[in-house]
Amino acid sequence: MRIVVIGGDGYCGWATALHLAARGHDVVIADNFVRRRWDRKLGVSSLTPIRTLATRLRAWERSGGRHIEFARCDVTQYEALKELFGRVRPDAIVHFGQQRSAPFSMIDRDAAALTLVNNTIGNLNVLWAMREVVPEAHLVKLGTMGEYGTPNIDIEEGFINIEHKGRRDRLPFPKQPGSFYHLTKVSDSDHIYFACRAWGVRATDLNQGVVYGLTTEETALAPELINRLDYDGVYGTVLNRFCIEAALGHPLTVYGQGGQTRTFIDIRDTARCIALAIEFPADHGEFRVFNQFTEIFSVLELAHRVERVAQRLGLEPTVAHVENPRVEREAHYYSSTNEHLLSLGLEPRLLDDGTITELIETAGRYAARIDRAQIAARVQWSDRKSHKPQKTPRAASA
Ligand code: NAD
Ligand code: USQ
Repeated sequence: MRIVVIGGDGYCGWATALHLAARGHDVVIADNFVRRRWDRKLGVSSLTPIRTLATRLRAWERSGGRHIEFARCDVTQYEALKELFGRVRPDAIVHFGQQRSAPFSMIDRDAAALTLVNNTIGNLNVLWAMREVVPEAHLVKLGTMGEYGTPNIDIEEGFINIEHKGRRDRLPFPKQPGSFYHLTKVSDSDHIYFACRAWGVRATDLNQGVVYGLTTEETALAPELINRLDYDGVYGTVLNRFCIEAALGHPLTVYGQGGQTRTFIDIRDTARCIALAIEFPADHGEFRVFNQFTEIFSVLELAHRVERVAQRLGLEPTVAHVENPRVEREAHYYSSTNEHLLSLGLEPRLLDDGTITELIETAGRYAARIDRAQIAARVQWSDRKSHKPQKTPRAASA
């Protein structure tokens, strides 16, 4: 298939673009490098020395990889996006190209507005450009498990059967996002579902959990193919951060009690899930929602897991409960299904000590590149320190 990967210079997008090319697809990466610019503005950088996209793509071909085309394109620029779709005529469009950090979206009004415009207008443009230029194409859109929040009932895949006052319906699962970033994903889902109903767009919304890991089969082929690995308080995600902190002798930064429970996925499985979604496409007018994760952990469980592996490597890790910069529940019920991708053939790669070891050892290798001042989380969700997430009124507590 011909596939446009929007955001293919980023963490998930780079690993996925290579994987799709390795599976024999014709891949075009579309990116405007805005993430590299945001990093420079924030004064942060990837732990690993990522090369320019041009260097990466040359290294990929030198290592025997199928040619990947690049198109510099900002999805918020509608005419350029339409031109790209018209020229490439993709069978599938994978949309990773968004501002993806929850803390970034909570910095101030401008950062929240930037996130909203970049993500919402970009997604709207993708839908309109599909309608006008490639109505047969299949949209594979990255959403997030954080759209659902942490309800006191089991999370379904996108929809829930409800009986209300004697009547039944199958409706979108209730959403309780925890940041302005997560809110944009909820809005994207609503926009895509509407486009499927109104225009017959075919779409798969992948509600992905927190991604961890670094090396994939394809990025291992040459040193220049190394992926980004974020550790800073804005872009670093929890498990990657804990491994890097353990390598540096920095306390593992558990926010608050650490009972926050989230879904997780190895980056190698991210790429496989996208390939499955593309190779088993949605029908015309169909809006599919897949929960894209393989395991569920609390933050504290992960900290102890990393602590044990680090100790075995001869390090002396400590776990710290730092003040939680976010407004989120720190102890709650959590259960979610992820059957759709499993039924398409996903064989989950569960978190093992080898993956944690690789992350810790990589951090040790690049320790000189780390700016320790960037580790602390400086973005506060609320100025009211005592503010706690509002309790949902419940008829009965489970
Ligand atoms: P990333 O920041 O590493 O990559 C995003 C890429 O998109 C960057 O290369 C950036 O330059 C590009 N981009 C952003 N705005 C763009 C625009 N307007 N036009 C063109 N390109 C643009 O992020 P990531 O971690 O790879 O995440 C990719 C997607 O997956 C995001 O939508 C994110 O919400 C979702 N996701 C990520 C995770 C995770 O843990 N990393 C988990 C769940 C979902
Ligand atoms: N956390 C800590 N210590 C840290 C970092 C985070 O305890 O040092 C906690 C957070 O408070 C939160 C949990 O770990 O409860 C997850 O935080 P995170 O920064 O790893 O992930 P999050 O902000 O939710 O965002 C990331 C990606 C985002 C994606 C999301 C998937 O940046 O793009 O959408 O994971 S999900 O969480 O399922 O919504």
